Amino acid sequence: MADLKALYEAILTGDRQAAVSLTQQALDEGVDPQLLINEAMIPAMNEAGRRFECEEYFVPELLLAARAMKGALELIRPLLSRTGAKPIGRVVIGTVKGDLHDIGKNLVASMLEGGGFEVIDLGADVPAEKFVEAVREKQPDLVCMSALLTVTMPAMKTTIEALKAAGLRDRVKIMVGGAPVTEEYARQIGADGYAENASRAVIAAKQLLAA
Ligand code: B12
Repeated sequence: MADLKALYEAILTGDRQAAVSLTQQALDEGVDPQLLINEAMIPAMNEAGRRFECEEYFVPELLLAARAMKGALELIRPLLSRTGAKPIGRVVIGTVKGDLHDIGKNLVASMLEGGGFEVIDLGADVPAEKFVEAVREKQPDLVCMSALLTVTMPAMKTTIEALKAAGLRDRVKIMVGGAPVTEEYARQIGADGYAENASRAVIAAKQLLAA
């Protein structure tokens, strides 16, 4: 039986080795990777965030938790991606300038791949110019931007403005997300779409490209 509680604890306490071996064990038992993500991994990161907010955790503990989460996700990522099928669209994704949070962005990227999209991942701390360059060169159908800090959210707007200035805005759909981002904010900055989590992001991406 998959020990979701132990996986949750391993991530929360930053025990990468335990997180990886518990994830491998669960996958070997045939447990759905989505269950591991939604029932253990994301709740553990949320609890780490809560502890950080009330000063029970500091940056080193957050880093350890993130490292454990990433280790476990590395095992899951190939299972979320689908190979072989012809892509239904091309996506350029990145976390915006000034923001190093990439766990959620990576999950969205993996789920989009699993949903049949070709994904070009620009990484984290991506300046507007790099998004512009990627749109010009890779000609994606969709640009996805992630922000986890309230102070980096405006970089999404800056990127949209930069795409406009480069005459590329109308060539792509733009979807934004990340914990502090809302549908209302997405509308305000002129994005085409928003999703609150990785599975909704796949549905929203398909709707945007169909529109
Ligand atoms: C892990 C973490 C870190 C790690 C990041 C490691 C990494 N490689 O990602 C480290 C330690 C580096 C870190 C650093 C900092 N962090 Co931090 N961090 C977190 C934490 C605990 C978890 C984030 C996470 O990975 N969640 C799990 C993932 C799966 O969820 P998610 O990112 O929200 O993504 C989901 C959705 O939002 C959505 N989504 C995400 N992106 C996108 C994109 C699109 C297009 C779509 C459609 C959807 C979508 O789908 C995802 C999957 O379902 C959060 C707390 C929290 N609960 O969010 C704080 C948090 C985000 N951090 C915070 C802070 C303050 C910082 C620091 C400033 C701390 C400091 N004093 O140095 C620095 C900033 C560094 C920087 N310049 O970016 C604050 C932000 C407060 C604010 N309102 O701005 C938070 C909220 C903690 C808190 N409660 O105070 N952090």
